[in-house]
Amino acid sequence: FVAQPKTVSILGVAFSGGQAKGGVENGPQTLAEFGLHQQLRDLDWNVTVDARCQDLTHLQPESDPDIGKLKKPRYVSAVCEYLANVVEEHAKRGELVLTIGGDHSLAMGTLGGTTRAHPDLCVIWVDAHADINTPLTTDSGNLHGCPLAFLLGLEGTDLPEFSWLSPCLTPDRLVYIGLRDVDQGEKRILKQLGIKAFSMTEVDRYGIGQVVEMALDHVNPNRDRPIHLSYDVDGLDPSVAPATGTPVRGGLTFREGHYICERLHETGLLCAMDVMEVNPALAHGDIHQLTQTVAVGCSLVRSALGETLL
Ligand code: 4U7
Ligand code: MN
Ligand code: MN
Ligand code: MN
Repeated sequence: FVAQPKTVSILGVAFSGGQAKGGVENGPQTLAEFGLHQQLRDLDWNVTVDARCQDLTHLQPESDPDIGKLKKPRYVSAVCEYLANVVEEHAKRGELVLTIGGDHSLAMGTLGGTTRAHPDLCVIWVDAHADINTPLTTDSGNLHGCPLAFLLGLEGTDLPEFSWLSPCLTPDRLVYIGLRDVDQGEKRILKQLGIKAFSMTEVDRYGIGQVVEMALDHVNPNRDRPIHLSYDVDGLDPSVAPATGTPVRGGLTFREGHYICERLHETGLLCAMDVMEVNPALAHGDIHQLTQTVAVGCSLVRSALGETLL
């Protein structure tokens, strides 16, 4: 690849089919209205806005019955397949691909796309949740809790409806930061596959600085792999990012959340970032909660793209 110097492609994906709460489809529009695009230009990035994923409602099939427990499987699959192709195109041009969700099932599309351009990439997954339920372990049936199982090709994910997505990630190239609400079945999977995870316990014990170094040492020991950062805003504490669908108390502070982005920028290896699960409708009409969550989504991106405090 000829790296495209400082070009970021922004893909807003108005999608909520991976979970049950309405409103998360308005995340991208809300961040755009808050000025995200201009903020990145002000950091001297060439900003390419790709509007092709803005409205993918035409991909919703007329009939989409559950497959086992999985809800809206065909819709989620079709949207992610489309997104993967768009992401691949930008990533192959050497651009940094910034995807604004939408719910986290979209990571099947973003990582499905980036791994075609950068097959050796590693993933840093910031989240309260592990998002690694399989069709066999999921209790809710919501696909935003399952993207990593599909990307890793775990048991039960080999469905004809998802045939476009072949396993494209290995357990050694995935690391979590911020976990604190992991289902029993997911804990078993993490143990079985030896997936590295820094829960809030490790953040408390070592501090975020050491945690990020340990995470990088694990997935990127020679600092030569491209990095895809998949950021679920519920990784942050609900006092920092309240407007999200599955908040869990005891999360990352404002500074801890931003430090992760600052450090990853510093590596010079960031090839993609997802900002997922901002749901403006869950600010409950409280303008402060809304502004706070949207502003933090924007500032996480700015930190990842090089904004410094000095
Ligand atoms: B998110 C959950 F059961 N694990 O599978 C599930 F706790 O993208 C939550 O991280 C999933 O917000 C959360 O439904 C998905 C639940
Ligand atoms: Mn989450
Ligand atoms: Mn839960
Ligand atoms: Mn998530």
